[in-house]
Amino acid sequence: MMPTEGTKPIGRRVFLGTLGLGAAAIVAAPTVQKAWSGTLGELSQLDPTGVSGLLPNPGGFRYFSVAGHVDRADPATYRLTVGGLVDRPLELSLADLQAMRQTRVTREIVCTDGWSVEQVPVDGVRLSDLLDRAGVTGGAGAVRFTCFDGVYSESLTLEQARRPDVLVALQMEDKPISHNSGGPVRLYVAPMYFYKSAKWLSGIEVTEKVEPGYWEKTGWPVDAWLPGQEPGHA
Ligand SMILES: Nc1nc2c(c(=O)[nH]1)N[C@H]1C(S)=C(S)[C@@H](COP(=O)(O)O)O[C@H]1N2
Ligand SMILES: [Mo]
Repeated sequence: MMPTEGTKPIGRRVFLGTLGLGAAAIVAAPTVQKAWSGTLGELSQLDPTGVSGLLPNPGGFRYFSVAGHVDRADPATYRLTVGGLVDRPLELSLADLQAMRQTRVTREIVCTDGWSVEQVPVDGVRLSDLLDRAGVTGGAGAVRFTCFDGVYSESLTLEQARRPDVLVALQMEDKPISHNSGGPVRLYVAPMYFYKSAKWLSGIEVTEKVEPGYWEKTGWPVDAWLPGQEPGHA
């Protein structure tokens, strides 16, 4: 993701320039971005931590974190809280999550920086199952996600959050999610760009309205549908 204007102004301007031009222009944006990203030099300019350009990317993933250092969570003491506008606030261990129904979603993962990975199997608990377990109360309209890196946040409308392809993910590529990939638990919003898939997930809060997340406060779309994934698309 681009930090701000400056070193590579074209990237963000190109993307923001598509906003307001309608769906066709937004669909075209990833192609435009592929044209300017890719080299290590460019990547390190796009990444405020400077880390992604230094690491190899086995399997096509590129490490990304807006926080410089993130402490590992001990799988034995990890807890995910579900609160806000719910009847039964929850505090779930990894074992609690593993004991719930597991769902697999296999899709292409796409980052707005121009890289993607084909057909990645991701397993975990449907967010809608967690919301049902906690019992969403009247007046709720959105869900906010917080992370134990202490910095990142994301959000979805309640309708988006209830889609069957939105997971609280425990495994990627048939392995427990590694620390660098946001484990032990990350969000996986399959129909949207990968920035919606918050790593190092620690809190789920049901709220009245959508609160823009970390990148969205800098101008990225809150509804980050991948081409063809928006509701109503044939
Ligand atoms: N907590 C947290 N989650 C995050 C991010 C981040 O910086 N911090 N970056 C997002 C972006 S822009 C991408 S592309 C993916 C990167 O995931 P990866 O490091 O597993 O490739 O995580 C998303 N979730
Ligand atoms: Mo990204």
